[in-house]
Amino acid sequence: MRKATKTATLALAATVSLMALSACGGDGAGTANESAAATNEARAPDGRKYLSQPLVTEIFTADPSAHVWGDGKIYVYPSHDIEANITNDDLGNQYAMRDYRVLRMDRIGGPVTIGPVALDVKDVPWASQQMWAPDAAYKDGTYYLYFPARDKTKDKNGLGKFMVGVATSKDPMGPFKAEPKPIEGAFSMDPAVFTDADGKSYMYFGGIWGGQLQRWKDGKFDPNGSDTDLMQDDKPALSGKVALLNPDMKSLAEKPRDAVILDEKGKPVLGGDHDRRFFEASWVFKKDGKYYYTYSTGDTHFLNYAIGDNPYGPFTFKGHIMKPVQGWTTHHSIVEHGGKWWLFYADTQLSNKNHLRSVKVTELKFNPDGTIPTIDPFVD
Ligand code: FUB
Repeated sequence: MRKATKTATLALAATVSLMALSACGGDGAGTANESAAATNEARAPDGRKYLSQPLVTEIFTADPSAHVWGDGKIYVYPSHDIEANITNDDLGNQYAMRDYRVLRMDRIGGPVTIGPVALDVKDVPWASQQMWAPDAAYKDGTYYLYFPARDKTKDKNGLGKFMVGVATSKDPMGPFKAEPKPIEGAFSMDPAVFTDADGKSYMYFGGIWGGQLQRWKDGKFDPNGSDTDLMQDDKPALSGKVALLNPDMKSLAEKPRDAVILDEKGKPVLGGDHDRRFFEASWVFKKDGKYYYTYSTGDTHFLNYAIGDNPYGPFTFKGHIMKPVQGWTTHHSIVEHGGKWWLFYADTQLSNKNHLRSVKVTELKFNPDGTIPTIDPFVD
């Protein structure tokens, strides 16, 4: 998932105007909050001004999966970052998240409600630790929370393997009840569920390095497999996975396929092409009949997009959605609300620590030909 290399020392900038952010529920939240670090005047260590401000300051959040459900509100299913005092490493052990909290807002820019704990790792029978980037879906009165976590096996590092689970609730804010076992046939991390206009839902998943995708072959996991070295710079890059979900939304209807990303000549993007190859954070949306497969490049810190004609791809690389943020990782989602498209992402403005991130949102625009002008997360 990450190498803990992109660091900077942050002297949190002086505050001029304080921005009120609201929250409720759970640990300590519930009243309007004013944070010196979260202001329109806050600057990064190198002096650049942030494009947008954290959605909430009461807790650290990352990997935001945003959805608009039937009530027209925006629900964000993020990771809930915590300080576990674990030294940064390339396996991402410092990302020691234990639970999920859901964010809700009526509109972009409006007050944000932080829900109570929606799912705790202690209530997931198969999981041991590290509740990483989740997503959610809705069908017939039930909300589905998809999430990755390490299971209880032990690999060569003494750690469980990442698997993908599902939990359900009648309330979009939770609490969610986890299924007793991970989803059969799904593996690695970063599940994202896209529901097409015909009602069929597809799960995208996978992430290399700490997400362990490089250790999976033909549906089998190698507990002694590589942690970082892909050894395939001149070969087609590893692909994220995609599989149709069964109507029960809790199981795969087929063996996962590769979500292949092609270059402008129709050839698969190579493993050595770190500015373009898939690393983690799949997210798919549809616009004007085209399927946008979006993802993070990990160690080069871009959010990218590629376009295809169907949910399985192949997808042709088109460009960067966003340049690198402050912090090692960003992970995003894209949703339409109020007649505009929005990019949810995260950075480390409030902490300057890679594992303590804050979710942000900014408008995503499209050119007339469907391409996306690259967003700079800094304004100057
Ligand atoms: O938040 C933990 C992991 O970091 C996610 O699963 C990845 O996408 C990256 O954001």
